[in-house]
Order: sequence, then structure tokens, then C-alpha cells
Amino acid sequence: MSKLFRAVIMGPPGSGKGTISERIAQSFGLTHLSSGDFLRENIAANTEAGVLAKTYIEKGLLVPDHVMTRLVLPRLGEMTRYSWVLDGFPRTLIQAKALNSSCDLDMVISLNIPLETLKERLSHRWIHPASGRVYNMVFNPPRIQGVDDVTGEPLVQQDDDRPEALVTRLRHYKDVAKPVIDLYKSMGILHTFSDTETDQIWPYISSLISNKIPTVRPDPRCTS
Ligand code: G5P
Repeated sequence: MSKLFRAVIMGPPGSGKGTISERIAQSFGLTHLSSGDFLRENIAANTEAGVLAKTYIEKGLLVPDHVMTRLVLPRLGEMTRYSWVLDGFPRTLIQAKALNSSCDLDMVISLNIPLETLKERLSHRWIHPASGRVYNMVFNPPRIQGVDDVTGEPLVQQDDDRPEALVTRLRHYKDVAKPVIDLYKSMGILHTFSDTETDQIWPYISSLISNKIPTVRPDPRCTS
């Protein structure tokens, strides 16, 4: 039986965490887990955590650590037999320590993307709320303007991609990410990638993962 593989992707809003995680999931058969998706599921289902989280997300703020750890760690606990790539968690040192005490990570990928690039990207991002499918009107546009490719339903811009929430999110990221990055550096599992384009970064990430996990077991639940 091949060894399981666990990776975390860190990066500021719009850095391409979701896009790269999806490519990793498809190329290597890992399950893509996203803290943002967990939150959006809870918001859509009107759970207690979702109602609370919405008030923070709308303001461009991080959701409190105790809410996030209670939301994410049990989901990881259900994945003990699967390899995964976790996108968006941990964001803070408290979350990173909680994650360390619940599982062993093989790799942390940190995306270091210039601020102007991030602003430009997020102002063009639209999503299909029901599925979480993400489009970028320049990089990855839908076939028909403003409409989801699969369902034909309208696309919307998320509240936290609006300019006022965006600037706050970008500013917060730097402050809280630094101790997390330092921790993973000290553990010897941090790999940082810098560029303005996901397509430029992707071949390096792909070859790094190929070298670490030549034989990851495909995840039968990963259908895409
Ligand atoms: P999320 O959902 O984790 P963010 O804000 O961290 O959201 P986001 O915005 O989803 O991250 P991303 O995943 O890093 O960005 O990037 P992406 O979605 O792949 O790409 C962004 C856009 O750029 C897309 O439209 C994509 O098509 C395009 N793109 C990608 N690559 C390129 C390229 O090379 N060129 C171009 N032109 N475009 C490209 O979290 C949402 C909120 O939930 C809370 C926070 O409030 C957060 O703000 N939250 C947490 N709070 C506390 N702790 C946690 N652990 C939390 N996790 C989530």
C-alpha cells in the first residue's frame, strides 16, 4: 500500500490556492479540501458556525480560530485513509499548531504573488454559488458571459471580493501568515513559489510533488 500524502497550500487571497489545489487533485488523485468551501457550505446551510462566519467574511476578516478548528479538524478526521491537499487552513499560528497536533504534513506550499496582481485578479473573479465553481473573466472566463458553464445559472461576485473587503483581507494576510510560514520553515517542509502567473508556477509544483509521491493512491471520491 502506498503512503498517504498530506499537503497544505498557503497564500494571500487570490494567489491561486484554489486553482493550484484543483490541479494537484486532478493530476495526483488527491482530495482537495478547502476551508473557504467548508465555510460557504455552512453559510448556505445556515448552521450556527455559518451564520457567525458570514459576519466576519463580509468584512474581509478572518473567522475566529475556535470556529475554524472545530469546522476543519473533524473533516480531516474523516479522511484518515485518503491523501489530501488542504487549501486555506491554517491561516494563523493557533490553527497551525492545532493542525500539527492532529496530523503529520508532508509538504507546505506557499504562494508569494505580488499585491497588484492579486488586486487585479480578484476584481475579475465571479463564482457559481451552488457549486463553488470559480471563473476569472480574463484568465478562465465562462463560455457565455455571466453564466455558469454547467448549469447555465447566473454567476455572482462574492462579498469578500468587493474592493472594500479586499484591501483588509490582503493587509491581514501578511501579518498573520508570517509566524505560520516561520513554523513550517523550521519544520523543513516549506516550499515557496513566486510569480505573477499560475501557469508559470504550476510546472515547478507538479515536479516537486512528482518527486515526493511517485505512487500516491488515487482517491475514489475525487471524481473530477
Ligand atoms: P477562501 O475561500 O480561502 P481566500 O480569500 O484565501 O478565500 P481565494 O480568494 O479563494 O482565497 P485563492 O484560492 O488563493 O483565492 O485563488 P483562486 O481562487 O485559485 O484564484 C483567484 C482568482 O484568480 C480566480 O478567479 C482564478 O481563476 C484567477 N487566477 C488564478 N491564477 C491566475 C493567473 O495566473 N492569472 C490570472 N489572470 N488569474 C488567475 O476564504 C474566504 C474567507 O473565508 C475565511 C476568511 O474570511 C476568508 O477571507 N476563511 C478563514 N478564516 C480564518 N481562518 C481560516 N483558515 C479561513 N479560511 C477561510
